[in-house]
Amino acid sequence: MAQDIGVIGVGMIGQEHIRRLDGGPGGSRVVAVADADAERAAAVAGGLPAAKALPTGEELIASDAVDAVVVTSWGPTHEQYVLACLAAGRPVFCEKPLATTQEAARRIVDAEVAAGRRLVQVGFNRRYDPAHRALKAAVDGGAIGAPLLVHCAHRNASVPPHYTRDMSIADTAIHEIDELRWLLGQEIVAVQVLAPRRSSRGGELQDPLLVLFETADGVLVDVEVSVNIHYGYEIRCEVSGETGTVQLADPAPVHIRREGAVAGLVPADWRERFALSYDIELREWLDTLAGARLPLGPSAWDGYAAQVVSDAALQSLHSGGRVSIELPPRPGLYATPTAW
Ligand code: ISE
Repeated sequence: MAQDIGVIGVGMIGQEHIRRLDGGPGGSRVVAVADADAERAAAVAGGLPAAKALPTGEELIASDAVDAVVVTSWGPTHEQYVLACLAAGRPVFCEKPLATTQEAARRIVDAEVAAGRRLVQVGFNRRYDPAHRALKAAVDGGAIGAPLLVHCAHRNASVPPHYTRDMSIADTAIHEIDELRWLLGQEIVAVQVLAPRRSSRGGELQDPLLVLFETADGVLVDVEVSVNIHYGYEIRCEVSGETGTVQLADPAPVHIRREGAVAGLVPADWRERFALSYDIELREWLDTLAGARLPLGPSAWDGYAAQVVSDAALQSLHSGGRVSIELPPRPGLYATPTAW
């Protein structure tokens, strides 16, 4: 069944998703857009064959023309739009983070549980990246025995001017938080954020950060978060197990050896590095909407659990101490595994 999609928030990631959703393989179309910047909404709608610009996200959600909603607006507005989708019974794909506090994320979980059916998917795209899927398959298949340690790096060449210190956790490391829960199939029980000497390139930001996580089974994880690394965009992950290690390979398609040096291309940014993951993520979401695939991807519960860890990491960033984390019981609606 073709899907008519409404998109709230048509900035960079919104436009990335629109490109994939409009005229997609299953006949999906973008039929409505809304944005805090009405001129931008009109310009984006003008470039699409079937889309109208609507004045507000709420009107878009209420529109009979829309089968499902994509929320790619500014993080603090996610809660209001996702709650409105739940109230209207509309399936919704919400970019990460699901909300900006655990209390807001919990209100979404509670509303979905009260509605009694899964309508929310969160945009944790690493779960759809072929390299990350291969990493997980190796760990799950026992290729390295029980995982003991994980070493990750999350490096951005630069970040936009509106990027604040807390976003290194709430907007950037939140990907590793979800990735680790998914990869290891366990919850994170403690976090500590350490701040080394600051990069002179980071302005007011505390950049880089070293984030240490402990999981329920005692796996220790270190994550370097650098957001002004200059040379390009890089995501690393290596799992060290009882009998071996497994790591993400260099994403460069080729390595050139010349004049005494080896060179391989480094992606410029996350759009380039994760292009395929966004393709797969949205295709699978459309398949789920069409009833052709079960279960849904990362749930509101996954968004909430990641937010609890993110809030604890922010607390540690501000206090410097180790923060313990305890999640409340997972509601029955989320008992069926999403991806683990
Ligand atoms: C950005 O919002 C993303 O989601 C990217 O995947 C991430 O690598 C980057 O750090 C974020 O700012």
